Amino acid sequence: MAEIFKDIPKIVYEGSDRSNELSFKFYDENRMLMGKSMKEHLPFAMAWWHNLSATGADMFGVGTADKRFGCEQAATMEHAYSKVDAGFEFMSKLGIEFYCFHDADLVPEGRDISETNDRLDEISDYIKSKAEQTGIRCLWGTANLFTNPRFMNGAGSSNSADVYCFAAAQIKKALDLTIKLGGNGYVFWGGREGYETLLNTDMKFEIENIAELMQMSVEYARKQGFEGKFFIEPKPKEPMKHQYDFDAATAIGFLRQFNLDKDFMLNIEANHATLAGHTFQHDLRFAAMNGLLGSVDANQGDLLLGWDTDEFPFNVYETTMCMYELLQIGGLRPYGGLNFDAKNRRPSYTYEDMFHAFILGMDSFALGLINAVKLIEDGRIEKFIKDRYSSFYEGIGSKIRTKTTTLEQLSDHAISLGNPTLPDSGKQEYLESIVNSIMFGG
Ligand code: XUL
Ligand code: CO
Repeated sequence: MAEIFKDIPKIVYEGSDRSNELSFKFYDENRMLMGKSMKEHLPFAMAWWHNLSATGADMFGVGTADKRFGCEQAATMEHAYSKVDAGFEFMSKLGIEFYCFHDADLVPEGRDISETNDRLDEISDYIKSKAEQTGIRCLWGTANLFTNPRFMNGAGSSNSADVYCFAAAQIKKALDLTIKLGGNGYVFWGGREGYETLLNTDMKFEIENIAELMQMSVEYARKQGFEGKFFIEPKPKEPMKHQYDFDAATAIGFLRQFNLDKDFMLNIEANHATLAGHTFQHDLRFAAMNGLLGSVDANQGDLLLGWDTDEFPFNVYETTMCMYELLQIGGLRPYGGLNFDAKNRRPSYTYEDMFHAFILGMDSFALGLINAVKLIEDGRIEKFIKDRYSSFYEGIGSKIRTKTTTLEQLSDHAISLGNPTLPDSGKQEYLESIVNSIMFGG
């Protein structure tokens, strides 16, 4: 098998040495922080769809990047093989241990399900042999239940029972593949699970059907010996106007309503959180405080645009706060990881750009990790937050926390105070200065 990325060397940590631009400036996989190596803290994954399939096509123009990786014709089995070769060479050169895939990313769809499944069996044998040579394995798998026209009204939310069964068939196969490829996670991103207008939609009916599909999927996977986690990946809109898994809070409510919260966790994507009007950190925290932060789609959006731009992470404030959240839950393993659900900008169309994108993303997260460790070791922010609630540690406050008081007693307390003083200052600007001084020195 010929080398595909011929001009690209193995990417290694070279720190501030500028002589080799194709190197990590901050990601030093062996550097130890809080008792773990950077590599253990940062279980990076490559998204098969963006990195190996997306060519930069948008609704105004065809792709700019050639992702045939040396084969003649795109969308053939030959192409499927060359994508596997490219993917494993790419991940090996970057020192990435995991990948994520949709069924449809791996092979072109056949004339019917049986033909597609035969193709998936064939390619997954090849992927498995590559995994055995390299140690690179699946982080999570999923089924593409949104591209084929039959899924115009969603999959679990479709009005057609036959379409619902097609979705079930794809999920079943994608679960088999995930298990075969050693994945410990399975994602449900609600592709078109949502609606455009209530004039043609029974929302309750659709949500119940989605839950039932998930329940059947869990049952099937457990029967096959799958011990991993299922993830819901919330997103508020796009492609549908209303997506049912709007944000972490909505998805958690759904999981609890249908008793799915033992088998499921959340996969939080930065750009989806910001589309929902939250910060990335908000959705991470909301999932974490409910014990349901399972995995992360590591990208960033453009706050000036109202859609999912899936950019490689560059904003180190964001990666810092993400790693701050992850360190506090002890990281994402053994189920999840940091999946670069991100794509090069359309004018960045060369092989070298693919590597620069990952170097950027991996270095941004390494910086985030370094900063988050400093924030935790510094301790001022944690202490400030703890002290801010000190009125609840004794007296009437502690009675509220221990549920040993009543509304009448609280009212009496308020009356006895006469005119209470203001709460202490929130000191936001002071705290932001601490973050800056930790990040940039000073
Ligand atoms: C779409 C998205 C998906 C999921 C997997 O916005 O994020 O790529 O991550 O289906
Ligand atoms: Co995603």
